[in-house]
Amino acid sequence: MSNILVLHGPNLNLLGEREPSQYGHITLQDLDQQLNSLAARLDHHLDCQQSNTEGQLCDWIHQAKSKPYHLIIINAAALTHTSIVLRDALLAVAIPFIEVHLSNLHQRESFRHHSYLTDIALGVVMGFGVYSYHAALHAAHHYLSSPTGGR
Ligand code: CA2
Repeated sequence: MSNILVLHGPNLNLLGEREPSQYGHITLQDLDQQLNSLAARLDHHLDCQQSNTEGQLCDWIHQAKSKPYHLIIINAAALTHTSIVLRDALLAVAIPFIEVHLSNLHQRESFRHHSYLTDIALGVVMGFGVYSYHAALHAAHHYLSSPTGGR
């Protein structure tokens, strides 16, 4: 059993309530429940957190070292494209992480094409709506089950 932390960035608390054509109809609460059930089936402990502030996300990443969490799944939302803070925090704790996005960033505005996280992530899942998180959790399970992460 491993401990996995899911971090949702700014505005993702609005999931299912606004812009359903872009982000779908499922609420963040429902998504977290789905992920908790999947994690239990895969025999992992999962905690999910959402914040609209960069500093709070940074603090949770720092604190992840002491639980300890073995892996982080993060959708940094718009901070993906701006945050050297989150990049440095993830580098500092050196916990492997998977970057997730609901939408395919490369089908969207050019300012969304760059991520400060991609080159230091284990991998990236994007474009599958909430299933991006499910796929990331399966990938996390695969990585945690094998020392080389299947590579
Ligand atoms: O596709 C993704 O998952 C994003 O990380 C979502 C961010 C966006 O800034 C990134 O470029 C791509 C936006 C999160 C806002 O979430 C909302 C959800 C429902 C309604 C309104 C906003």
